[in-house]
Amino acid sequence: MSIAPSPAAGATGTEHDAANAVATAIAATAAAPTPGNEPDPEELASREQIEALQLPRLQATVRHAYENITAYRELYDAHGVSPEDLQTLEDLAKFPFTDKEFLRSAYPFKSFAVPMDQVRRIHASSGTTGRPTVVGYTEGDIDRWATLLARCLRFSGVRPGDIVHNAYGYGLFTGGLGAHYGIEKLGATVIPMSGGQTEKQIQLIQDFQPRVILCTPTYLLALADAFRHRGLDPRESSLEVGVFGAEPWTEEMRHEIEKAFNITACDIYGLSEVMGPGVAGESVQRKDGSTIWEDHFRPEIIDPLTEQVLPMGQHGELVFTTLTKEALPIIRYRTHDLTRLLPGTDRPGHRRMGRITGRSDDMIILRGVNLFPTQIEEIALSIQGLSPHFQLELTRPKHMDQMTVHIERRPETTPEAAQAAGAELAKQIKVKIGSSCQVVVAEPETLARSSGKLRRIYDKRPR
Ligand code: DLL
Repeated sequence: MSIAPSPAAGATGTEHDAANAVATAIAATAAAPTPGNEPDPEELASREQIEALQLPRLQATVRHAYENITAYRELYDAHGVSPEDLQTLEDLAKFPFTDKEFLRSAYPFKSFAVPMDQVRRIHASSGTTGRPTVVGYTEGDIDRWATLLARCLRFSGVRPGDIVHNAYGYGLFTGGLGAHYGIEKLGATVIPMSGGQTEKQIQLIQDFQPRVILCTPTYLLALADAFRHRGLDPRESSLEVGVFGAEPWTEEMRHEIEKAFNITACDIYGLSEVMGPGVAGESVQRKDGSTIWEDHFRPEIIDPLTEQVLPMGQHGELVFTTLTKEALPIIRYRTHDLTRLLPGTDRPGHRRMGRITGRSDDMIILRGVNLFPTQIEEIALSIQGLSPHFQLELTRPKHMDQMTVHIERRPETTPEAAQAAGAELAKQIKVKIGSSCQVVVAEPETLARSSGKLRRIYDKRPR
């Protein structure tokens, strides 16, 4: 694999040669040629090899950004740092953070480090509040993205020759097209279904008999309902493997999904600004959290308040630096995702991330207690009779914040038993999280279903 950024894109000849020398050395350690369904040499590299690869790639990326993107040059000049200050991986901590606002203020294309005629694709965030965040890819970026996606899929149990039903949304969202190219790269067959049109999804799954499905975890639950509506048992479908992401989900949700469809479920993580899906993927053998592909991304965990870098194992905010991106190099980008770093297992050179507990901007502060929807999911799914379909409504009667958990009972549970389960949920939320709340048990299939990322929080408190 050749290293990017290329010298033409801003890396010095020395950085480029150094990175290529390491990449070649890693390739030389591979025991045999690697066909599409075998791990590639960088995936199997040791921690030492990965770090040796990261430094020149990082230096090239910082130089590339500094020389070709005005916003980075201004930011670094204002902080008194320059690419020469990056002599070790630890030196990265000298550089300031970037965030969504940094990218938004470069709207639409000023964050690109290459001329527009080298940009082959644009994606953008939904931009529900204000301007969308625009991201761009060169041909090389798209190829590396597809390769990493294929790596994730293989790692999660997808094989060349599989038929893959891709229900991530196509369009400006990175999920659909990102996964699409990865499926093709792996040598599997893609059904480019996109999100929504649930009836049609069921029909195509029945007719095309895919072994693999890709979608958000909550959309898979909507598909399970739709199967049952048609009198079909989702456990009897052709699906055997699912790769789910784009929204936080818990181990309890993994069990729910695996049981509902009789499949094996793995996580896939990513964000548009850093690439899209495929920044990290999960081993089907271990199911022990997503492995971050550190030949392409350098993660850090910081304390969101003090901005200090935290050691391995401590919870905080995930920060990413890209190592090979040409069109949109990203340096120390604050994701707002809360998790922790863990040592590599199946791929010892690459660290893993724990499950995302939530986003710092989705944190509910309820009378002084911080909580995330994933905590409610975890508790609710441990109580018999309650379904994974719930919404959190926040109100402020009499100047006091109040949270109401609306949650559907399972169809096979009687309304009386579900009431008791609801009371148990309120009790356990009080004990485990420390918040009093109301629980309203709803009838099956009365709460909104997702066709992609599900909205869990309805905040009706006056501003
Ligand atoms: O959601 C990319 C993606 C598509 C990932 C398909 C996986 C599968 P964005 O729309 O930019 O990109 O949203 C990124 O989604 O910062 C997290 O908050 C959340 N997220 C993504 N994957 C996971 C995951 C795509 N596996 C934001 N677990 C991220 C928890 C996730 N949260």
